[in-house]
Amino acid sequence: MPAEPLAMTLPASLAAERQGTVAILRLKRPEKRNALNDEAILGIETFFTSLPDDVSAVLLVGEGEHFSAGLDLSELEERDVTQGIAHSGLWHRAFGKIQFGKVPTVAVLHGAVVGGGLELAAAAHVRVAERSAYYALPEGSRGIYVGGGGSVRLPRLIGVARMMDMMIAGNAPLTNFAVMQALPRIAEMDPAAGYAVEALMSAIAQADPQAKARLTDFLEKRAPKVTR
Ligand code: 1HE
Repeated sequence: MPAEPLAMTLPASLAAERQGTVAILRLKRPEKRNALNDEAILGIETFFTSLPDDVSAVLLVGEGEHFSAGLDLSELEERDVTQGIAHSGLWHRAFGKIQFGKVPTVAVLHGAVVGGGLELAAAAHVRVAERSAYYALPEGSRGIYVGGGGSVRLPRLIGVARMMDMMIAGNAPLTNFAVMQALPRIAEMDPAAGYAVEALMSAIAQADPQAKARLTDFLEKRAPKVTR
C-alpha cells in the first residue's frame, strides 16, 4: 500500500505519512541522530493531537542509523532552573498525548535508543526492537537527570535497579543524588507527583555548572559518545 503524506504542520525534523489506517511519525533529523529539540517535542504533540479520526494505529520510527540520541544537548547550555522545569513539563505533556492518545502507538527501535529517545519509546504502547537497537541513559555521564517521564515510566518497564545501573556509572554528584534519592521514590509515587518531582530534579541537575561543563565537553567532542 503506498504511503501518502498526512496534512499537518510539523517542523522539518519530523515527517508524517499514512499507509491505509496506519499513521507513521518519522523522526527526521538523522544528521543530528534525531536529537530532540523543543521544536520536535512540540511537533510530536501536534502530531498526536491532530490525528485524523480514521487512523487506527501509529508507528513511531527514526530515520538514519539511530532511533534517537535523546535530548538535543546544544539547547541545554543556556537553560536555568525555571526554564528547566518548563522544559520537562513540555516533554511530559507531549508524551502524555502518546500514552493517553486516541490510538495505540508502536515504537520501532533501531540503533541508539538513548536518553530522551528511550523516554519517548517508553511512552509508546508497544516497542519492537530491530537487532541493531541498543539502550542507554547517558544522563548519568552528562551529569543531568531524565526529564521526559523516564523516572515514572522506565521503572515500570525495566525496574529501578536496572535504571540505576544504567545511570550511576557517570559518577556525577547531582545525578547520583537523583538516582539514589529521587528515582526510587518517584517510582513509588502516583505518576502525577512523580512527574513534578522529576521536573524539579532534572531542572536542578541540568543547571549545575558541572553539568553545563559536561554538556560543553560533549558538544566540543571531548566527551565520549554512547557505545553499544
Ligand atoms: C547531538 C546529539 C545530542 C548527536 N544533542 N547533538 N544524549 C546523549 O548523550 C547521546 C549523545 N550522542 C551520542 O552518543 C552519539 O551521537 C550516538 C551514539 C547517538 C551516535 O553516534 P554517531 O557516531 O553515529 O554520531 P555523532 O558523530 O556522535 O553525531 C552526529 C552529529 O549529531 C554530531 O554533530 P556534528 O555537528 O558534529 O555533525 C553530534 O554532535 C550530534 N549529536 N547526539 C545534540 N544528543 C528530557 S531530558 C532527556 C535527557 C537526555 O536525553 S540526555 C542524553 C543525551
